[in-house]
Amino acid sequence: MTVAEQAAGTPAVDDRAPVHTRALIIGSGFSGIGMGIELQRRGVDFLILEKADEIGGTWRDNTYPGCACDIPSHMYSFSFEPKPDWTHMWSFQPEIQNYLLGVTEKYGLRRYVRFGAHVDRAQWDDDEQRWHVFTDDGGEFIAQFLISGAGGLHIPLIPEFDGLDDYLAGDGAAFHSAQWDHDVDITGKRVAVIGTGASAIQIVPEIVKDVAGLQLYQRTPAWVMPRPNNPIPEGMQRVFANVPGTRAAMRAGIYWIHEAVGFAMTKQPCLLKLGELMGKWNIRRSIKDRELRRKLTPDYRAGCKRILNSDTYYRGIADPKTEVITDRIARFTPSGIVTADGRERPVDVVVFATGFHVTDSYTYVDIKGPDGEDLVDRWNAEGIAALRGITVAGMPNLFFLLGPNTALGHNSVVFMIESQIRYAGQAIAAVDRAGAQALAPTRDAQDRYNDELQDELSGTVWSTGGCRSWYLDEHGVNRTLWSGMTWQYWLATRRFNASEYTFTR
Ligand code: N01
Repeated sequence: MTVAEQAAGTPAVDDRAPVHTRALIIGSGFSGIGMGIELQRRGVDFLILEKADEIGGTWRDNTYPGCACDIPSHMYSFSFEPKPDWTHMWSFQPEIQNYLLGVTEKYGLRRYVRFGAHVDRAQWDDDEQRWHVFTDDGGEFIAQFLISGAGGLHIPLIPEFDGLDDYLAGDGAAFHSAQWDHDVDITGKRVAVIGTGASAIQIVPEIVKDVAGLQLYQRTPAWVMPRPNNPIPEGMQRVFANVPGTRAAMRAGIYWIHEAVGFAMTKQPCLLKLGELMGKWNIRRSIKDRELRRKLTPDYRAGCKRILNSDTYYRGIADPKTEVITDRIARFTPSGIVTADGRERPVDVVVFATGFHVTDSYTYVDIKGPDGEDLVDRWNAEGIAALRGITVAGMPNLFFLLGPNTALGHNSVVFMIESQIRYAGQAIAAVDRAGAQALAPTRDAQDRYNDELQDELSGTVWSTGGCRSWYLDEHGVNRTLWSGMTWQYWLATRRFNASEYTFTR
């Protein structure tokens, strides 16, 4: 039975024999879909394990009002699957999810996806030179190669507030931004939004018109740059579709503008002062109240936390229905939120726009390598690290997409994903070419790579900018972002270098 045939029907748990395939991909977001296309192109048998019932990853999960991409769509899409008719420069979630669905159909990938397959552990068998991968419903999959496309922004983080259980037991509603409860009608309700990151700034202007009152709990203000996101005229879309070179030129223009910002973030953080001037102007033009302007003005270097873009956020804040609350949240009560100044505000709906488990998201799958070595234990002890963010010393045939230090603060992660799927594809081909069963990077190559990377990161705005962000782990080490320009990562992953690896025959 081929993998596609096995994937087509999901037999009852007890009847299931282990499913064999050459490569297993976890997750069907941009990474998993891209990897599937790469393996299909290379003729490698594969299966995608998806915990949900549809493809799309973060663009399936995040359906909050106003959800859009903050990187222009002509860049935030596969280079090999251009879409000339993006309706907006920064597209909204439904259009991005539709794009991914379209790519999935075009490549016939759906038949390789096993839905409702929540991977919870993987164990390398040294005798067989195979990964045994287990799902939480008892399914077992056996594969030579294991590729995690789970990414780092899929496990919602809800902080542990005192009294939250009391509130949840009461009549009020509460949900995370990535799990928006569309059954809750916010019209005419008192709504609290906690957090002022990338998700919150899109939610606030979208919901303020409907609610009775909006309490915005801000711990740290963000730098927010102006961003006119008007529809792309149909005539322009037709030009992109029909005039050779125009779409590619658009993509290239977007790419290099973002790389220029990346240069400032990684090499010359002082240049980011220019962005701060624009950010301050953005506040001044929308907010009349001097005290509110002070509250909204960050005291750290722009770029230290993700720079946000919006033409509507400050307008949403200027709405008389919005109250920006900067006092720390002390506790929840059954019907409201009490701040450190002792004031209680009644609330009907709480939206946690509080981000994701990032540097600890790898604990999501329990991975055990040769001799049962626990990757989670190793990473807990040493910090998460991989060679080029993709392969891990001592963990044969294991690949991470958007793994350690390969997220971005300035450009499209789809560009990074494409570099990684090409590299992983080359690595798999190298195993076959060598007549081997497995490869893993040497500890030496991985350590050298990470020493250099951390050295470069120490001068970037993420380390020097005077803020605390989710880019850093609990020891203040940046385990999340790539240290340079994205073309440098492209160069570093363009050719798989077998001398950095050991092969097992
Ligand atoms: O989460 P965040 P997000 N009490 O972590 C606050 C991507 N994304 O979901 O800054 C009070 O940025 C926290 O405060 P502070 C993008 O990569 C992309 O908005 O830590 N507040 C912060 O304000 C982004 O970076 C798009 O002091 C608390 C907020 O919650 C990533 O997702 C769109 C708190 C969390 O902000 C995450 O964005 C949307 C507490 N105990 C998101 N704990 C695109 O367009 C946390 N906060 C591609």
